[in-house]
Amino acid sequence: MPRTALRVCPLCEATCGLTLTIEGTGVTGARGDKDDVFSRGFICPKGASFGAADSDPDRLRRPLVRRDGQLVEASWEEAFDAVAAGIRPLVERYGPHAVGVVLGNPNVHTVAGALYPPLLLAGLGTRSLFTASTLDQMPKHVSSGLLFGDALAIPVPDLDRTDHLLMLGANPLDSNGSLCTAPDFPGRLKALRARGGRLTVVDPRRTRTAKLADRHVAIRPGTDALLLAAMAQVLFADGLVAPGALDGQVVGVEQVADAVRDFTPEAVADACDVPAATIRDLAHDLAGAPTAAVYGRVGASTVALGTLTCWLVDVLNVLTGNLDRPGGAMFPLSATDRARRPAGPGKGFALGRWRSRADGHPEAKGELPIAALAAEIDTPVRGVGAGRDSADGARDGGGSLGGGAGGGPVDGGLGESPLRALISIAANPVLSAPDGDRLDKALESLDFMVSVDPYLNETSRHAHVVLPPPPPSQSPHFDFALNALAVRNQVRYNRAAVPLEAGRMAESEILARLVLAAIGMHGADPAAVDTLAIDRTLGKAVADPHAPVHGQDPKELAGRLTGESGPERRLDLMLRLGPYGDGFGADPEGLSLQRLLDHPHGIDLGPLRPRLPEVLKTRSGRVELLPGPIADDLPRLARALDESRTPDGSPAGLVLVGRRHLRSNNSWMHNVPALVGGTNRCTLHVHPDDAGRLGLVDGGQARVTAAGGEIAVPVEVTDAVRPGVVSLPHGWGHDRPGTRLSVAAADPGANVNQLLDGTLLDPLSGTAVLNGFRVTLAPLPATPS
Ligand SMILES: Nc1nc2c(c(=O)[nH]1)N[C@H]1C(S)=C(S)[C@@H](COP(=O)(O)OP(=O)(O)OC[C@H]3O[C@@H](n4cnc5c(=O)[nH]c(N)nc54)[C@H](O)[C@@H]3O)O[C@H]1N2
Ligand SMILES: Nc1nc2c(c(=O)[nH]1)N[C@H]1C(S)=C(S)[C@@H](COP(=O)(O)OP(=O)(O)OC[C@H]3O[C@@H](n4cnc5c(=O)[nH]c(N)nc54)[C@H](O)[C@@H]3O)O[C@H]1N2
Ligand code: SF4
Ligand SMILES: [Mo]
Repeated sequence: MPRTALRVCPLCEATCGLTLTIEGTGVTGARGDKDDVFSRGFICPKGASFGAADSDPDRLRRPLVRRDGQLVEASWEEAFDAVAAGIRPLVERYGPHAVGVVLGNPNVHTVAGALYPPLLLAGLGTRSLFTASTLDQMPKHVSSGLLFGDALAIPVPDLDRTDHLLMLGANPLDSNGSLCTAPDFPGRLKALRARGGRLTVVDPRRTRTAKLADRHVAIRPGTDALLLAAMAQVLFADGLVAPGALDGQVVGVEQVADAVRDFTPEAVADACDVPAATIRDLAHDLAGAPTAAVYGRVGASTVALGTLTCWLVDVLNVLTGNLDRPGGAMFPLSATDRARRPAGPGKGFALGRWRSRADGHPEAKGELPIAALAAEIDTPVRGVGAGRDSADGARDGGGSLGGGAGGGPVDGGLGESPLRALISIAANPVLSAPDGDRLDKALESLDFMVSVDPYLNETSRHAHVVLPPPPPSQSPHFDFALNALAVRNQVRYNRAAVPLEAGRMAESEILARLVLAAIGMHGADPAAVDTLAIDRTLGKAVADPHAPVHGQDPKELAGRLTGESGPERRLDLMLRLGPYGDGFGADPEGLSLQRLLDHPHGIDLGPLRPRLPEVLKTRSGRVELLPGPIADDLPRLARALDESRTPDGSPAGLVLVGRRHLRSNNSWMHNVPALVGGTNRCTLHVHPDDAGRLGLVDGGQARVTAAGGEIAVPVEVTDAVRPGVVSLPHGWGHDRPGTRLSVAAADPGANVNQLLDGTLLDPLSGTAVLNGFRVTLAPLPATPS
C-alpha cells in the first residue's frame, strides 16, 4: 500500500512543502502540499522529480576509500579510520591552516550542513575556509556587515505587500528566488501586478521574469552600480530623499550625497546603455511608490562591482524610507534566530583580519575566495603576493584594500605551508569555481582529501575518502538558513520520510564523526559532539540576563530537551531559546520541537515586522550608510565610468553572462533523465546582430576564448540576449574521467568557468566575477556528434 509523507523540498531556496508518495522504501511521486502554511501547494518540475533525483542509481551507497590509487567501497569504520589517519598527522606537522574546508551550496538545504560545519571549523581552528558564497552572495554579506554590523542581516523584499519592485540581476521564474525565500515566486509577482503594483526587471537578457514585468531594462552587464548610483543622485538632486521612520537611525546620508554627486543619469547613460530619461523615471517611480523594494541577486552580485552594487541596493531602500517597513525591504525573524538582544552599539564588522597565503587576498566573513583555492594548494612556499596588498585589487585596478578594508592589513596569518589536506562538504568547485583545470591538478596533488558527497563527480573523484550522505527522503529537513531569508515568518520540520537504508549513515552522524576524526577524537561517541554544542549554548544562555533561562541550571535544562537524536535535541534547544520559543516554560504557548511535530504542515508566524534598531550591530548602533571600506572602493566606480568610454566609438567587445534553467541546479542535477534535455542544454545564446557580424549560425559551434582558456559550445541565435552579450549556463562539463554520472556524461556540455583564470574578483568580498567578463568568439566547423 502506498503511503504519503510530508517533506520540504531541498532542491532550491523556495522551500516548497511536498507530499511524497512512498511505496516500500522508495519515493514514487511528489506533489505540492496544499496545506503547507507557506507554499500552499506550489511545486516546480524539479520538485516533481524529487523521487527520480532521490533514487538516482548513481548515488553512492557505501563509503569509498582510495587503495593503490583506486577508490573502492569500504565500511564506515574503515572510512573514518582513513580520515583520522589522513588529517591528524598533517595538522600536527603543518598546523591547522594547512587543512582547508570547502563548503558547497547544498549545506543550506540540509540539517547536517547547518549544525556541524561550524563545529568542524572551530575544532580544527583553520582559517582556510572556502565556500560557494564567494561564487554568489558574499558581496551582500559584506554590504550588510558594513551597513548593519551583521553580515547575516539581509533585508528581503516584502514581496506580498510591496507596491513596487525593482529587481536587478535575478530571474526567479527560473531560479525560484534567492536570498528571498518565497515558494511560488512567479505567483507572488503576478499578485503584485494584479493588486496594481509595478515590477521592473533590470537584466541584459529578456528572461521569463523580464517578460512578466511592466518594464524591462536591458542594461550592459556589470554596470548596475552606476545605474543605482545615478538613481541615488536623482533622489538627492530632486529633493526626493525621505528616510521617514529611519530618520535618526541612519548616519552618513550627506556623505552618500557627496559620493554620488557626479554620477548623474547623463554621466552613466552610455556606460549602462540605458537612456538618462529612463534612469530618472526609475528613481522617480521608486520614490513615488507608496511602498517599494529594490532587490538585487546573482547578476548584481557576482560582478566586478558586486559589493558596491549590493550596498547601493540598500542605500536606495534607506533613502526612500523603504528599509524595514511593510511593503519595503525587511528583515525576517526566524524561529532559530539567535536570541534577541537589546538595541545598542555592537562590535561592528571587520574585513581582512587575515589574508590568503599565496595571493594575499583578505578574508571576508571568515572566508577566503574560493577562486583562490587552487593557488593556496599549488603555490609552493609563501607566495609572491603574501603580506602585500591584495593582488586582485591591483589587477582590477582597484588598490583600495591597502589598509582600508576593515581590520587593516595583517601579516598573512596562515603560516608558510600550502594547503595539504581538504575537507569538502557538498561542494563541486572543479565545475563551480574558476579554472577547474588548475583546481583539478591542485586537488590531485593534495596529501589528503575527503569529500562528503552523494556522487563521485568532478571534485569528489580526487578524494582519498568519499563519505556519501543518504538521499533526501532518508534525511530530516529544517531550514535553518533559508527561514532567515523568507518573505513570511514561518517554521516547518520534517523527520525522514523513509527509514535509513541498511548500511547508510545519517549525514549528521557522518559530519559528527568527521569532526571527531579531524580534531583527534576519532572513535568517540558522535553524540558527544551534540552534547558539547548543547552544553555550550545552554552555558551562554543561563549567563545571559536577557535570556528566558537566565540563572537556571543548565544540566536540568538539558535534561528537558526532547528529540530522537542529537540534531533533534539541538533543534529543540534552538527553537525553545529562539524568538518564538517556549523559553523552557516562560511562554507555554511558545515553540518547541514537539509543537512542530504536532503541526506537520508548518506553523505560520505572520508577516515580516519592522526590526530596527534591534538588528543593528554597528559600532554606532545606527545604519552606517557610507562605511569606510565602501568609501575606499568608490574610486573603482568612477574608473568604471571612465573605462566604459570608447573615444573612437569602436564596439566595446563581447561580455558573457550566466543563465539558469528551471530544471537544473548548479552542477549536480544533470544526472536525472527527467530534468535534462529539451531547452536545458549547455548552449551559447548569441544576439542575431553579433552572430551575423561574427559568422555564427544557429545550431553551429563556436569557440569561446577568455583569460582562463577556451571551450567549444553549440550556438543558439536569439534576441533574448542584448547585443554585445552572450550567455552560457554553468555547472556543465561532465566529461572528466573517473566520475560516476552516467546520464550527465552522455551530454556533458562545457564548463563555462574554464574561461576564467581566477584573478577577476570583487576585491571587498573576494567574490569571483562570473557575470560580465570579456570573451571572444569564433565559428568552429560543425562536429558530428
Ligand atoms: N559561471 C558561473 N558559475 C557559478 C554560478 C554562476 O551563476 N555562473 N553560480 C554559483 C553559485 S550561485 C553557487 S551557489 C555555486 C555552487 O557551487 P557548489 O556548491 O560547489 O556546487 P553545486 O553544484 O551546488 O554542488 C553541490 C555538491 O553537493 C553535492 N550534494 C548534493 N546534495 C547533497 C547532500 O544532501 N549532502 C551533501 N553532502 N552533498 C550533496 C552534489 O553532488 C555536488 O557535488 O556555483 C557557482 N558557480
Ligand atoms: N533552476 C535553478 N534554480 C536555481 C539554481 C539553478 O542552478 N537552477 N541555483 C540556485 C542558486 S545556488 C542560486 S544562488 C539562485 C540564483 O538565483 P538568481 O539570482 O535569480 O539567478 P539567475 O537565474 O542566475 O539570475 C541572474 C540574472 O542576472 C542576469 N545578469 C547577468 N549579469 C548581469 C548584470 O551585470 N546586471 C544585471 N542587472 N543582470 C545581470 C542574468 O542574465 C540572469 O538572468 O538560484 C537557485 N535556484
Ligand atoms: S521551486 Fe524549488 S523548492 Fe519548490 S519544488 Fe521547485 S525545486 Fe523544490
Ligand atoms: Mo548560489
